[in-house]
Amino acid sequence: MSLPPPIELSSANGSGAAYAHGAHLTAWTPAGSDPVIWLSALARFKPGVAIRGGVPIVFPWFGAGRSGKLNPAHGFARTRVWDLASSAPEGDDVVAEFVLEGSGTDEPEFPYAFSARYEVRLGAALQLSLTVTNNDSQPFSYEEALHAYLRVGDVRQVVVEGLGGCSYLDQADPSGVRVRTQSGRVTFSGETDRIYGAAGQVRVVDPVLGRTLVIDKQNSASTVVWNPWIDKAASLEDFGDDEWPSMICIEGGNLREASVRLQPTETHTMRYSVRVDPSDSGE
Ligand code: TA6
Repeated sequence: MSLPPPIELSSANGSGAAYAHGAHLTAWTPAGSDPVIWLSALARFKPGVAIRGGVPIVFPWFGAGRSGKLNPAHGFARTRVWDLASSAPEGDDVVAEFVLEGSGTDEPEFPYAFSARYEVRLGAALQLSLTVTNNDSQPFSYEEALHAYLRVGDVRQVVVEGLGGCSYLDQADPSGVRVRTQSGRVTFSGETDRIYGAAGQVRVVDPVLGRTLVIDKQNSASTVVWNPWIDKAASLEDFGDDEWPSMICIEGGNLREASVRLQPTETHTMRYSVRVDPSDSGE
């Protein structure tokens, strides 16, 4: 069983596509640029399965959650069907809005009434915003991330700027998760899986594609950097063995100690944007 076709998003400033399944953006190509969003050639498009690539919405927990015991991985939002509330041009942009409602009875691991609204704005930049509202009578906490897979020419030649001095959880360390401090720019020579305490701008300098991807965030205290490298990529059935050099995940979120807590009726909006700077000079 496959998915209904995606919603095509097109404007003078570029084009893209998003599925109601997971409110999952799977493509964005700004006018005059190469595609920015990466999608595995082995991605699966079927109910209940996360699409490999694009921008999965991680909610209401990250990985197996703070307890380390929650399923499905990265929460249920990316495998639920969201309602498409609207999709329309706005000037030279195009905007789509998706909604996911939780009654508090349909998710045993998250027994709270909530609503999530996700706005996708395709223009000269890709602008994403995730708004969560507590519709319950009790407070709740959640983790969130916009798990963006970005296309690069060769991750072995990519440099990531903007995280110097930030502490991070090293999830790829075979001895277990360790807290380290980033020294200068991030480069890649193996599996890299890090949750940074970082709220600021990140720049992905890509000399092969001759561009820098500039990521900005609002209300996001965590930045995740992930490349599976050879062995992890080979272990994933929906990730081609030779695809790992062509992508890097730079995820904006609020994870672990930075999880969001909402009192009844409170709401929180996290924003994440990507734009292309044609230079590859970095700092
Ligand atoms: O964001 C990094 C990460 O947590 C990695 O540990 C890896 O598991 C990745 O997410 C992909 O997770 P997924 O459940 O989509 O295979």
